[in-house]
Amino acid sequence: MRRGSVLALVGIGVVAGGIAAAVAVLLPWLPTPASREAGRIDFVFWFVIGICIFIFSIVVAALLYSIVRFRAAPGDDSDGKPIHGHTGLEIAWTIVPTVLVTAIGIASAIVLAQNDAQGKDVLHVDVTAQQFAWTFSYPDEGGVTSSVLRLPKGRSVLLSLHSKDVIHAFWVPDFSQKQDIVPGLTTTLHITPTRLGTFPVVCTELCGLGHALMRSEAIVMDPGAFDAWVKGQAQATTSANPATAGKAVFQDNGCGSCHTLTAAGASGTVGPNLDKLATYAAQFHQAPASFALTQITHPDTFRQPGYPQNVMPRTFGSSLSKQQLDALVQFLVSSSKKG
Ligand code: HEC
Ligand SMILES: [Cu+2]
Repeated sequence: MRRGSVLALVGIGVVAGGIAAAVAVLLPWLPTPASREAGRIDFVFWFVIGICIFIFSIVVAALLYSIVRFRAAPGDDSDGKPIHGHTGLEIAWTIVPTVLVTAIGIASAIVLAQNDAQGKDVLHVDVTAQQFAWTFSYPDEGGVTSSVLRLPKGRSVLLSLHSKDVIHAFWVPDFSQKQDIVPGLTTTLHITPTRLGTFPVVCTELCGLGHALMRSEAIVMDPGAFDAWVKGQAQATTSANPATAGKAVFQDNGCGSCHTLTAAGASGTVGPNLDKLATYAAQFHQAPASFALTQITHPDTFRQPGYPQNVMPRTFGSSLSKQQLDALVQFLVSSSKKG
């Protein structure tokens, strides 16, 4: 090959590779990793992207060079010279991809094994998914339950995921991992949070009408703050005071992700604002307590215009005990104001 051709090929390859690399690096494609596992997954991702950019440059160089250099003269309809292959090229394009794909396989296998390896003092969290809410409970911490996923920074966390109805999927983009939640199966996911902050928890399996609303939050806290939160929660659940017990039921069952209720510090907007429960009950000529109980156990009995139907979970009538329902209703009625 002439020296000029080699220079042209290399030049095109460098420019194409540079553009592809700029698109890959300068645009914010991925969230900043918030867990050790996410960092490793990102490494595999960039490793593959690097290889792809390298191959892309070679292909673009050969393609553009050939289009210009070997184009037919206008009016030249003759066939090209017959070719019988090129042994050297064939060996190269067999060996190089084999090496690259094997390297990707090895890197992925190492990362998968590292990501599944649990650290010392694992924190167990039971994740329950149902149409269309998340509940997180901490079996090692006396069964504390929450509608947001609170995690201590730097500790190995093992999620055990269960579904009460259909297939859901757990995803926190900043943790990079996704896991299906299948009825009748317990799937697991290992996470080691590395960054303080609040990150979205998203259901990524179309699970029904309220799928898009099936969201919560993962809050990564300092280990000290996490322990203090666990202590506070444990006290609230064991408290004999019905108002506190009702508040705990509200917070433990994901109500706050859809409803606003000032007394519970909840600001959800998917369902009606429960600060106005008394007003809503009056609209339907109901006493607030029986109205609340009916709507919790049989949602959509009274249709509130402007709010979606079949979105509130249907399971509270069976999943909550009579005491829990009573405490919850009492808490809602005493927290709402007429007006
Ligand atoms: C996935 C979202 C979601 C969750 C979780 C949820 N709700 Fe609802 N809720 C709704 C929607 C939407 C409505 C409106 C339904 C309608 O009017 O037909 C509603 C209606 C209600 C109503 C009747 C209010 C009115 O004016 O109609 C009450 C009371 C209520 N919810 C309480 C609760 C409680 C208590 C919990 C937790 C145990 C809870 N909800 C969990 C979405 C939700
Ligand atoms: Cu879902």
